[in-house]
Amino acid sequence: MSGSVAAERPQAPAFGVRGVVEGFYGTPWTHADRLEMIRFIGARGMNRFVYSPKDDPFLRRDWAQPYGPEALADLGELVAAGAEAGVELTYCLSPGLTIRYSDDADAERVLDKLQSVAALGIRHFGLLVDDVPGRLQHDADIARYTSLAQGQATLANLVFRGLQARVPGATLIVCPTDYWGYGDEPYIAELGQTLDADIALFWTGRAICSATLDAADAGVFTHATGRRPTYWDNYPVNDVAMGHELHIGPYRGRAADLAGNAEGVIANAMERFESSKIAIATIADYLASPADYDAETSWDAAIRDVAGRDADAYRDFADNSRSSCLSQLDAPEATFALEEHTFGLLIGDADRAVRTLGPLADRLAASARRLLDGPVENERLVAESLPWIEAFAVGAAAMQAIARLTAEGRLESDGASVLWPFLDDLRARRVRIFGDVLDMTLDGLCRPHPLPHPHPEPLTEELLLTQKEQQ
Ligand code: LTM
Repeated sequence: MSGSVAAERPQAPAFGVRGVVEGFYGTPWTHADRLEMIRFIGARGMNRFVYSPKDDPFLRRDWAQPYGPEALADLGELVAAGAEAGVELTYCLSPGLTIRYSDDADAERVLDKLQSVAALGIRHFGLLVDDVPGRLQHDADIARYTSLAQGQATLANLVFRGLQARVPGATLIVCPTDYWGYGDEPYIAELGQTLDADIALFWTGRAICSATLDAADAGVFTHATGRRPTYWDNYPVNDVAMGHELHIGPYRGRAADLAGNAEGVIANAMERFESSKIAIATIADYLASPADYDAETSWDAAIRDVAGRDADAYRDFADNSRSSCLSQLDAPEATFALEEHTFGLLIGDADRAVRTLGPLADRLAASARRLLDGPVENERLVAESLPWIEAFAVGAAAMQAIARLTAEGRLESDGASVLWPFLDDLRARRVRIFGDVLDMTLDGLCRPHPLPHPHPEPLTEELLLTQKEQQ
């Protein structure tokens, strides 16, 4: 990716903090991946890479364990790559599984670990206590504090003061244990009121994966905690229970006026590195200029950038793999075609039923073949998406079969026997593709008495409308 992308961006980006967090559960990215991601986001006007892979033992399970020289050298390389790309590193430690909030020696261990990486030039630090027990665990903590928020704020304030003494210009951000909600719940309000005013707070919005983020919600958080939220936005991440969805759709649902009401947005990426780039490129566009952001335009450009000469085929696939907390319509083109097919059947017009579906199914099947047979330009992108692309191929073949049976007038007689194996196969794959629409359509067509419903007269469009009005 050339530097020209950054040059075309507006001069005054709307969000102060614009970045990506490697914050997912799963196999952490490689060092080479991190270097590449820093360059990728820097070229798109982002300015922060947050280092906190959940399954890196040095950050979480064995948080006090010091780094060896190789790991420090790698981190130093990330800092240097960031300096070239205009991206600063935030180094986050997640000691909350075992730390004693009341123990000064534990605070000192946190500080030692942070200082070891500060020596590489890192100035931004995070103390993450997400996904840790929601109540105080150690007897000493229970004896000292009246609440979890009090214990955590005490530790964070101590670490912040220590950092300021040891690392000039250091900043600290805390990820709370309850990091989502309305923004004024007792825990987050107490934490905000007890934390030093210069410590920032991560927040994921109304939900762990929020469908929307807006200025009104940000205002509630700011009022309750005394600081604007820094959004840890759980998109495109697809870890744990979201593993059946591949989050390659565009960024959506973030209000244009959020910029003035939040410190910034840090997007949590997927373990699937290449695939993450598609959503991240759209997020970079939004963060650089929220008022001008157009999700579909940005998405088309992102797919072209990442998929290269296979962009058309990949887009056909991705258009049917939009399912996520952000998406209102998971597979728009297929949905419209299948809806029209059902409508055509109901009014007894087989031509109408297949006129959109047939050509679309053929096109999607050809795109699936192209991606599966290769050679493709971005092999890693396709390899990462393979379970979904294979399911996409089955779904496209199912749509072709629906169209063929309809055109041949065999849907009622042979539909169930021909289509059931497709539905069975798709369900067994346990990946989400084509949203709900293909499953629902196949399910309907596979029933013992498939469409059209028995009716004394062939249904006409007019009759259907009359029936609808009477309901
Ligand atoms: O969201 C936060 C703050 N923490 C974790 C993330 O590490 C994880 O990737 C996401 C999505 O599963 N959920 C979390 O709870």
